Formats: sequence, C-alpha cells, structure tokens
Amino acid sequence: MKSAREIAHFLDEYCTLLELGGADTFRTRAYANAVRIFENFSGDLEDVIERDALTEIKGIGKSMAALVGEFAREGTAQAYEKLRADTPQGLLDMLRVPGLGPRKINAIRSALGIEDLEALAAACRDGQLDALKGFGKKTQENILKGIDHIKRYQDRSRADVARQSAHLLVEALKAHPATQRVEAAGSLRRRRETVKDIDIVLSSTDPESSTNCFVEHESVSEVIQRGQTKSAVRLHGGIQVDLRVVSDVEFPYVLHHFTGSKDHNVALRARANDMGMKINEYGLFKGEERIECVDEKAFFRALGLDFIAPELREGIDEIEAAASGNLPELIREDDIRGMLHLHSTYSDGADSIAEMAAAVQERGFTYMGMADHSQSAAYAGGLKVDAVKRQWDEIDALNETLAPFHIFKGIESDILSDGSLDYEDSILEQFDFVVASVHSQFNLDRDAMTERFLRAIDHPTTTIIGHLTGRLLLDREGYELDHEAVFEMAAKKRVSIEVNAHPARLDLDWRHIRQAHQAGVLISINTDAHRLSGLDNLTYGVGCARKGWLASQDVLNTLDIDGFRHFLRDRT
Ligand code: DGT
Ligand code: CA
Ligand code: ZN
Repeated sequence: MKSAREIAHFLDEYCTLLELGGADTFRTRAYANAVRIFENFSGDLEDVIERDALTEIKGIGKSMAALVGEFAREGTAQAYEKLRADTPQGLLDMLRVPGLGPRKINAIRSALGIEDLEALAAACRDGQLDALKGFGKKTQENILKGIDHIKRYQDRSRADVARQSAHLLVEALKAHPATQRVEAAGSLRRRRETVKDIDIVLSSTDPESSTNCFVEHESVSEVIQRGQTKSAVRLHGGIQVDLRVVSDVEFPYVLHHFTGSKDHNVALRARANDMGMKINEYGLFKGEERIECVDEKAFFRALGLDFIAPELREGIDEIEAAASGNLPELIREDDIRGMLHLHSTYSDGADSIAEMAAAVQERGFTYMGMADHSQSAAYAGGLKVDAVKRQWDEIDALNETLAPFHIFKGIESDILSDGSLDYEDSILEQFDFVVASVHSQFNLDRDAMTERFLRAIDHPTTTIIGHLTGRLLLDREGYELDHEAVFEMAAKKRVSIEVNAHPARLDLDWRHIRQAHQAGVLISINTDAHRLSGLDNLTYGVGCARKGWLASQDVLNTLDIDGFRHFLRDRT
C-alpha cells in the first residue's frame, strides 16, 4: 500500500503530465489541491483506502478517489500509464531542466515546434527564444547549462538507489538453492557515491537455473543479454545489472576482478608480475598452476598483502600500505555512539524531538544532538530566539526522563555571506554545540568562499562545519574552495568537519576526507536526519568515511557520552 507522501508525489506527476498535454487550469487545479491534501494528510490512510472511503476526505471527488485508490493498491494507474505513454519522451526530458515547467515547455513547443533537449539546446544557442516572452539571454544561458548538466549525469545513479536495487536481487539469488556465494561487486561494493551499473558475481551448482532466477526477477524490465556465464538486465528504475556466474573455485578471483577498481587491478597485476605470478579474471597463477585461494583474504595473502577493504581499492596507495602493514582499521557502523545534527518539527523536520530521541535510542545510540535551522533560514523554518528557548526547555524536560540518554542542545547556524554566524554571541554561547553550514549565496568566488569558511571556523562557538561544499550528487556541483586552507584552520581551531551521510550529499567527499584527516581534522559523521527514516542514512556516511581511510578514533561521534562532553568542554 502506498503512503500519503507517495500518493502526493504521484498526483503531482500526474498533474504535470496533464499540463504538458495542454489541460486547462480548471482541470489541473483539482490535482494540485489533491497533492496538498495528501502532503498534509495525517489520519490512517490505509484504513480509508481499504474502506473505499477516500471521498470522505474533503476536496477528493469520485474520479480522484478512483485514481488514488488504484495507485495506492496497484502501485500505478491505467490513466497515468496512458498519459505517460502519450507524452513524447523529449518533453519529459525537458522537464528535468531547472526552471522549465510544463507551461514554459508548452510555450516553447507551440511557438517553435521544439520537442526534445537537442532541439532546445540548438534554439538557445541561436537565441531563437529571444522572441518569446520571458526567455531572455540569461534564461537561455541557464537552460543550456541545465541541459549540459543533464547530459553529464544521465548515465549514473546514486549509490543508495543502486544499493537498494542490488539488495533485492542479491537476496533473491541468495535464497536460490543452487547458489553457493553471491555478492554485489563493482563501484557499489567500493562504496562510490554514484555508480554506472550494478555488477553481481555468483557461484552456483546450477548456472542455468540461477540465471533464470536473475532474469525473471520482478525488478527486471528488460533482458539485454542472457548467456552461460554472463547476463545483463535493465531494471524498472533504468539501471543496468551485469551478472557473472562462475564455479565456486573461481568465485574469489572473479569477485576481486569485478570489484575493481580498474586502477587497483592494474597495480595489483603489476605486483603479481614482479612476484613471478599472473592475475587474470579467473585466477592467480604461477606458471600454469592456479594458486588456491578460498576467499579474497587468501588471495591478498598469496600476494603478500593484508586484506584490502573494497572501499580502499581505488588504486591510490592501498597496495603499498597493505604490503607494509599500514592499512587503517576502518571505522564500522557500530563504532558510532551518538547522532549529531538532527532536525525536528521546530524547523523543517517531520518528527518531534521526543520521536527522534526514541528512534535514536532504539537504534542503540547513547546520545544525540539537535541542530535545527537558525533564524535566517526562513526557507526552512529557522528558529527565532524565542523558539530556541522553548526548544531548550523541551530538551531539558526530555533529558530528565531519558537519562542516561542525553540530548545535546545544538543549532545548525547558517554561515552568512560574510562568514558570521546567525545569532548574537550571547545566544550562540548557550548551545552545547553549533553546526555551521552554508545554505545561501553559493555563487561567491573561490577566495570569498574560502574566507567565509575561515571566518566561520574561527568563531569561538563553532563546533562542526556542515556539508562543506554544498554539492548535491548528480544535481549540483559543490562550490570552489581552498580545501587546504579550510582544513588547516579547522585543525588549529579544533573544529570538526562533517561527513554528511545523506546519499545526495556525502559531503565531505571521500577524496578530501583523507586530506582533512592528514591535516589533523576530526571528522564527524552526521545523518542530518529530517525525519526518523533519515537516521538510516548513517550507513552511507560510514561507507564514505571508510573510503576516506578513517578509523574509529578519527571520528568525533564515536566518542562515548563522557568523551563527547569532555570534547565540548575542552574546546571552550
Ligand atoms: P562504474 O563506472 O560505477 O560501473 O564503476 P565500476 O568500477 O563498477 O566499473 P565497471 O562496471 O565498468 O567494471 C567493474 C570492474 O571490472 C572494474 O571496477 C574493474 C574491472 N574492470 C573493468 N574493465 C577493466 C579493465 O579494462 N582492466 C581491468 N584490470 N579491470 C577491469
Ligand atoms: Ca559497475
Ligand atoms: Zn541540517
């Protein structure tokens, strides 16, 4: 059964398709209203749908109820599928350009006959949109930028999306009786932030039947290739999955090969050659003889190396480190003791502090830190001073009942464009900790942006810098910064830099985490959860930290509650 939020999203898409098809506002308004109704719906929706009583909701008519009911139960609706099939794909692509909604697209289409991104880009380059109302030079430049951006990212998926898809397939294959070993390899296993495709490696006593299990899985929309050892499918979400089926003896070598990275493989092959051995896709050989390795650990051992975690296999210097016993003992999810940087209904979060606290506690953490948005963040319901004080009182009361679990009082203070923080110092000083983040004026140049951060870090109340570069994966590049200068100042001022665990951010990037750590910066891994389910993103943050070579002691919120208290006290 679909949730109210999913229904709202569905109706929103439906409404957009109607608008693209030229439906009049009178018709589309009903859908726009319904979107709002379901966005704000708070009752027992499942019950309402089961009783066929959607029309009891004010503003929901009979046909709307039928559409919603069908979607909620079936996962889609015939009217929607038809509408979608009737809409040219090119128009749907155009919708992805920032700033282009259905009305503007219709205007462009009826004036110039443009129905896809190629034609739109050409028209913008020639200034053909000049003649249309509301499309100046600047707008056309922005459209071109948007198209460029879509082209650059269209063949990759976010790690969380790929991971969820891979998980379903791997679990189904695991449950199959012929399966011996199965694992998702490739960039997904290396915990890259985005992936091109999913690579699965499987050993089986019955390759034929295992392959059937794969290509017939319900998440598969198209079989691209089907062979004895190699198959490929496309999933409903669009992502491609490659499957390799091998014998169980071959499994460790093949798993290693398809885990990559390519650079890591090349470097490891060179090492094997130097040692008088040879690696190929299917084994490690001395002359004609295969060196037996029961698992990857044995494979690395045969090459004189400690086990290299998949996250580290990027062909940087992990092989040298493994040869000299210098790999870090990587942080694990259960090393994390506290959840910092959480939002609640006080600002733009969906759940109350008490609800967040219960969920954090239930997940086994011993403390948490609230950090709602600050007063300037009007877009996110930032807290005025009186709301801050009410929140402090509420936290005090909760702490009485929840002890020894503890809620620390924090704030996510906007870093204003000149690098100052968002309240008077007299208020800032009363928080247990302050996360300082940039949420506006992203377009400063590199020097100005660096200065802005240096000043924020220098502020005596700043504890953590949130999502440093502001990037949104597959969506928005981070701003330019002098990372080295920022890390140096953070280390000096003992300000922690966040790895934001939201799978759209994973910011600090893993490539910079190592650099920050080497500069002496303490990292914190924060979910930035805006609702209970956001807490589950921790795993992506930890994956990113592991990719940045971090051990437990390199991360602020692996401290136990006393350790964290000491950390806060020692800084002031
Ligand atoms: P991506 O682009 O997100 O799919 O990244 P990967 O690393 O998953 O790349 P993919 O799927 O093209 O290949 C999976 C692994 O197979 C790759 O990490 C290493 C291995 N591999 C692919 N091509 C080569 C190659 O030309 N030489 C070597 N040594 N290994 C390769
Ligand atoms: Ca891949
Ligand atoms: Zn936040």
